Amino acid sequence: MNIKEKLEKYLGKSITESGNKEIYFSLVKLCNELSAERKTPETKKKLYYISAEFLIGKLLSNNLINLGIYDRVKELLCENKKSLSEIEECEIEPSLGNGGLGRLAACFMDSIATLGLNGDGIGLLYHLGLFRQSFKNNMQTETPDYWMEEEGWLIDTGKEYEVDFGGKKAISKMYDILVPGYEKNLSKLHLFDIKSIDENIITQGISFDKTNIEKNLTLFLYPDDSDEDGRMLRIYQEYFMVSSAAQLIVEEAQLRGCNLYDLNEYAAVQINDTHPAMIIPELIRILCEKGIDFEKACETVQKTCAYTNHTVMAEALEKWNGIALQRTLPKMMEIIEKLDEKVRKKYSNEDLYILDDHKRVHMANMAIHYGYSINGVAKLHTNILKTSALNSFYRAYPHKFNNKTNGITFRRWLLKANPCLTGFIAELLGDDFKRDASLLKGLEAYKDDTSVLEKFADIKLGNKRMLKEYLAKEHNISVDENSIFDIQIKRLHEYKRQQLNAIYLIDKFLEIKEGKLPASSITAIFGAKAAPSYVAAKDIIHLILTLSKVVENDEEAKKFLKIVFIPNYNVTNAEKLIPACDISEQISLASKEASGTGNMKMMLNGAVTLGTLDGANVEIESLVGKDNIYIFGASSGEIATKIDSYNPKSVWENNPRLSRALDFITCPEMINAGNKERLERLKINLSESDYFMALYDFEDYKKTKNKMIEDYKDKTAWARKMLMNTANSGYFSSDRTIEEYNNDIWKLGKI
Ligand code: 26Q
Repeated sequence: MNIKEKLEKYLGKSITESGNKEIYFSLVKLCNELSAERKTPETKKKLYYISAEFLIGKLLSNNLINLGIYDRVKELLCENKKSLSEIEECEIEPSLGNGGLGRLAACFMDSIATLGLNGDGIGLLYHLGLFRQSFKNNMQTETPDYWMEEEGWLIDTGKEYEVDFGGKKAISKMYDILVPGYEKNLSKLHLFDIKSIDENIITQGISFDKTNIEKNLTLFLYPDDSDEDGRMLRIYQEYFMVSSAAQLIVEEAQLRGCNLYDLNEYAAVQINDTHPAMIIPELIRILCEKGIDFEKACETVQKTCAYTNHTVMAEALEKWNGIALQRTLPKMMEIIEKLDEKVRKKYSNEDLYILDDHKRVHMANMAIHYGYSINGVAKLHTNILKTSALNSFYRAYPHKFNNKTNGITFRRWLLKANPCLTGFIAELLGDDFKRDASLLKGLEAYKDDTSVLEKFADIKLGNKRMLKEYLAKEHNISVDENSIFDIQIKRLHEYKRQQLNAIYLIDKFLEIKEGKLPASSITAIFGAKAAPSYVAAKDIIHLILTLSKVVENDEEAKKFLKIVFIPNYNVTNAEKLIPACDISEQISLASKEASGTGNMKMMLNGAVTLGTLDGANVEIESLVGKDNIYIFGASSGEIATKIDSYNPKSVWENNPRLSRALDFITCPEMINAGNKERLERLKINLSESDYFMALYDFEDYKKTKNKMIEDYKDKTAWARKMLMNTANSGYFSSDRTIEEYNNDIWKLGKI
């Protein structure tokens, strides 16, 4: 049967007679059928990538590309007067992650499948993903995000496990999402759901009865900063995930002939941040239950588990209340206490203990002692872990520490998101770069070829026009494609410093009003969700939305400056924003952003980075060279020495322009357009605390960004920078990252 016949069989009628949604469901079936025909080579050892988040995004186009039928399906639909992009609109994005960490897990699944590694992902099946964001009165509102549909990508495997919460038993059901690799191979994403789930307990908006664990366990994904109330539920979620995972891993290993003493020869478990770290005590528990003695179980599990760290910020490292853990998961606590005792016998340094004086369990500490590898996610980040954040651990276990600089899948972030650029690169270099991203380097040979540079600029302009149309159609926002598109898209966090960008825009607005016009007109675009309980983050959103209204109401200034905050930033709109980006804003306080991955996506699509020497920006700089990136601000070393004694007042007192911009936050015009309380609170936060030193870096940021906007006028020189960024981005393919994980950590080996 050919594709047309298959689709019409599923549809029960012709394509022309069918609606877009029906065609979408039939394409899902087609993808799943073709994926299921694939096999991945078996090896003795199997990888399990375990993560509380997999931010997979829409799957249709990506799967059609990986299955090699995208063009054929597109043509077939066209012949039948249907449009693939309209059909794609029917798919609801599963937002099963908060941001970078979740999206990284999704990119890794694509690479694990593509490289034909014997590995699966394990996570939770949240019935509602991260909240949907909209704006009212210049403020964020949160509504539920229902994404599951009767006939979607999920496959009910029929597999069930029992999870024991201190005597209370729950049943977990395993669902699969098939992950076809590019051109060949297949991996699976196993998502666990509690059988007794009840969506009806959601009362209003995103609130629900948080005490009814049986009914709510897999209802929601937690935002990355959550209230006390939700903390217990988060522990339940984590244990439910790791207990189901551990049972699956042990079962599969035994089926392949493992006697459990040698589990580490049959399984490698990569723990994505500390969220799944309880898999360590859970595996130990299961091995003991199967008759292995405690010491031996610890030794085996220690050789099986590896941990990835994604943050150096102490407040973001998980610490669970041991008393609460004792009450809810007594068996886990009993094992954790024994693990801590072993540590105390061996080390006198209290930094290394798992349990602290307040009986809090430090999950990262447990993962480092009882895992065989700990890795950071960019060179600078790993160095900071070694030399400061986890220095005591580095001294105890230098051999465990290693770096794995993050990566992104080029299938989604180039082939899918930017078909025009992909097509042009294929004309210049042939198709091999689609399999081997390092071949993009071949573009450098064209860096002085004006016709190639013109084409690069044309493609960018085309992508900007597409974004313009989308903004007009979906959000009734008009932008000028000839202005410079300056984009900051990422979760809202004070350390990421959207507030620094906002202060710059205030200053620019005031300059324009004084008659000092920018070298090019500017469209500043933001996309960011704030955790519902994160007040300062919500105040920053409010500032930017209010400012955008004030600028819009100014007939003179609006010709040169436009501020856009797109609601509900997610994978789907990232795919539209990234190919249209000129300036990629990566302006975190140096040392705070572990890696960043949006920076890599924008670089790949020919945007020029405006950034601090933080996270993977450091590696971007050494790849593209100083002419093709704009670096500003204090270094991580300087920040380390200054942050404790930092006083923002001393900065704005000596900078009249900065102090004028800060005053503007609470000027009558702003208060009139916005909310007095929020604006005043934010102004105090910035001028008196400024925890992430935005004011400290302001002057250099302003100077560097202005230079960039000036340089943008030279179209040829700018197009060369674009080309150099794309040409040197091959290193950031997640295929390279996953190969390194396999060579250095998992060592899956041959059959
Ligand atoms: C923790 C406890 C309770 C509830 C939620 C959480 C939670 C959830 C998500 C804590 C953190 C996260 C997400 C973190 C994250 O996305 N980190 C980012 O990881 C990327 C991939 O390595 C890096 O590129 C980013 O620099 C890093 O910020």
